[in-house]
Amino acid sequence: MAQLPYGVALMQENIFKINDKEYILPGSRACQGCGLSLAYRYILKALRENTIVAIPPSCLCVLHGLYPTTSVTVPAINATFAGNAASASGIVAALNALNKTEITVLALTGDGGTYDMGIQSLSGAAERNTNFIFACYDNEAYMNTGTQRSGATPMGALTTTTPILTKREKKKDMLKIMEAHDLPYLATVSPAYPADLYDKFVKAKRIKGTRYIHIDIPCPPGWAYPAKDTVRVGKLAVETGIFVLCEIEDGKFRFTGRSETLAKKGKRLPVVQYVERQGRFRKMSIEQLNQLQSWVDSRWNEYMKRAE
Ligand SMILES: Cc1ncc(C[n+]2csc(CCOP(=O)(O)OP(=O)(O)O)c2C)c(N)n1
Ligand code: SF4
Ligand SMILES: [Mg+2]
Repeated sequence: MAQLPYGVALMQENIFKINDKEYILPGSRACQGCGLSLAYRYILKALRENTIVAIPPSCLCVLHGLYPTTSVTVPAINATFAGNAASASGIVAALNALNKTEITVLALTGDGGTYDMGIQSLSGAAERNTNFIFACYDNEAYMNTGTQRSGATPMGALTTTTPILTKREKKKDMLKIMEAHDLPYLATVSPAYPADLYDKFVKAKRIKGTRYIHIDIPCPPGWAYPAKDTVRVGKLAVETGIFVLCEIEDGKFRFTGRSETLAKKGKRLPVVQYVERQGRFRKMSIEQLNQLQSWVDSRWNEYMKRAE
């Protein structure tokens, strides 16, 4: 690892070395302040030209645009909702047959397409250790169709399918499910920390087999906060520990970036500071808030034990 004069440890790349080429053109159809646009911009900077992206029906599909116009400069295939990992696996097989293994295949998939409808094709591809990056961009609901609840929606959030009593179930632990597939590389990232995100995609590109990356995606209309606050909300997710920046390699867990600092200091903000900024939690009960805090604490403690 390189070391800056003021003692910041660097991974393979750093904020000063981020590829300055743009792969997303100005004027996409994503909403103002969209966390996905921000994350995708840095993902493509990290993966560069030799990349093919598989996209299911989702906000990502809208961001890409309608044929014959597109806002993205890398080749992409529009797959089915449940079959993004299967379509990406087919591309990997074709590239292998053509001996073009230098091309990175990225299946970038929403939480609905990962946690719910696409979990079978993802699990099958992961079990075969398909040579691709599967990245779940998690905006915690079916946003493209108007904010319906998914397995990723947190307890206490309002969606159009949990309109009065809010979602009562806990968020599914997708990282745990993917870890059970014994993958070579798993990581979590947030567009609020672009250098950490960039580093992890650069690293993932160099590894073979199925690499799973989970991206927290703050979403102004779906989470009901002002568009200017996307980075602030993304940072609060990490500061409160509701979203943890980490890597798992060969079964070894480690905190990264800001989460590593928080783990060392033993300090996190209370979850209420994250919750109170978002209109989707406006009907959350105190009991649900306490349950959410306990869930965050117990998962954090589990990670702390693993990081020892
Ligand atoms: C089989 C099938 N059912 C439903 C739809 C309609 N549909 C399109 S996008 C979408 C929501 C996708 O949610 P998610 O994967 O979380 O991505 P996001 O829209 O949040 O980016 C749905 C339900 C579809 N295209 N195909
Ligand atoms: S609904 Fe959310 S994730 Fe979808 S384009 Fe708008 S801001 Fe982005
Ligand atoms: Mg979604």
